[in-house]
Amino acid sequence: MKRRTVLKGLGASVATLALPHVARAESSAVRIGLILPMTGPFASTGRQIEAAVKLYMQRNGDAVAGRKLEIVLKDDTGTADVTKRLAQELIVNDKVSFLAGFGLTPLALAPAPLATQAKVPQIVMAAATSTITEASPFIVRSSFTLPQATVPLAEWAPKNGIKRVVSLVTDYGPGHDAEKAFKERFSADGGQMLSELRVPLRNPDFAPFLQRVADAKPDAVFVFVPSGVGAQLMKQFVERGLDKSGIRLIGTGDVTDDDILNDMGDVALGVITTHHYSAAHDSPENKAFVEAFRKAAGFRPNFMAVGGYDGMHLVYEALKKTNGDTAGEGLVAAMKAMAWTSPRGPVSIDPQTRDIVQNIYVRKVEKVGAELFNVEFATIPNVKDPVKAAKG
Ligand code: VNL
Repeated sequence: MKRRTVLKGLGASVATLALPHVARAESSAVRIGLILPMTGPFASTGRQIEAAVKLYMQRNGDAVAGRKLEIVLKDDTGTADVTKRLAQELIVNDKVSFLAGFGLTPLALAPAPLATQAKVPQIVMAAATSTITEASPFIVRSSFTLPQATVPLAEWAPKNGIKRVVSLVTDYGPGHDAEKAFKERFSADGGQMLSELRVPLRNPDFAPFLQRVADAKPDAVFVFVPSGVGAQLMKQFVERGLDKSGIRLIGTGDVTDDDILNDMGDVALGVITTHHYSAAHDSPENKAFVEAFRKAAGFRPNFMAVGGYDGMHLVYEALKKTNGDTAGEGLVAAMKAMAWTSPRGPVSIDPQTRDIVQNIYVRKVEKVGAELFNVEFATIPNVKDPVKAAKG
């Protein structure tokens, strides 16, 4: 009887001691401000990344280093001043420890000074202009860069019968990067650029540009368009009769994005692209990822999804390394030189540039079962952003 009372008493005192600790842990959840285009012309990017972030938390738990994680999702509609205002509010009002998302280059650049000022890590999960990581020492990127994805294609083309090329890119940062990277390497390897065409980012009409491609009669047209836009390009390619012209279409994998590829039809068959991710990537990690993603989201993951998924990996692993400490410098330091196996293959963060180092794959669109996939047939391992590598 007596012994029991003592034990009870001890239990009670342990419980009271534990209480303030539990209460503190709950009130200090680590918040992640996730800013994405959930509406507007680039909503597919927002939808893909949101689904990937949710999946990562579902598969890895919603607490790290004893601290609960909370996502605060905001829709910037694809407008840079909205992104900036939302980032400000998330830092000041919601006291977020991370900013993440950033669907397009202007949306990643706008809040960069705020990340620097507040010392909050900014995880760029989508935007891919080379210079972005130079906009703040707090930016770490889990997506890719356009020069990284483009140079391997510029090397592949002249070895495969493509000697004369017209480029056709969306007229802003990543398009300019793709155009320059392709032209420089292709010309150095003996190829000839016939002309360089740029189409507007907003409400693009490809018809007049495709007519100029048809008139120039190149071996191939090299294209970059942002994720989601490829379907319209392909439709107009067929409408102009280019699919019957013998002019090949090649590009970075943004144009045959896994989100929209299935709706493109036969015109996409045989299209060669280079990129860092395909839903058809043959690895156990990717098979499990695609299956879990389809089950949870109801659609197929594209390269935006894998950028979101790996961005969450950076958040989780950085918090583990700092033991839950959210000071920005420590988190960024923890992310530098991190290496892991992503659904896309082996990746690491370049400690000098805070960009992701990854394999680039050469792929061909093929029908596999009832679906179209970018089937990888060659791998260029551990590619760094070539622009920053050249700067040294
Ligand atoms: C960007 C680059 C956006 C590649 C994309 O899709 C893309 C960007 C929205 O940096 O703006 O596929």
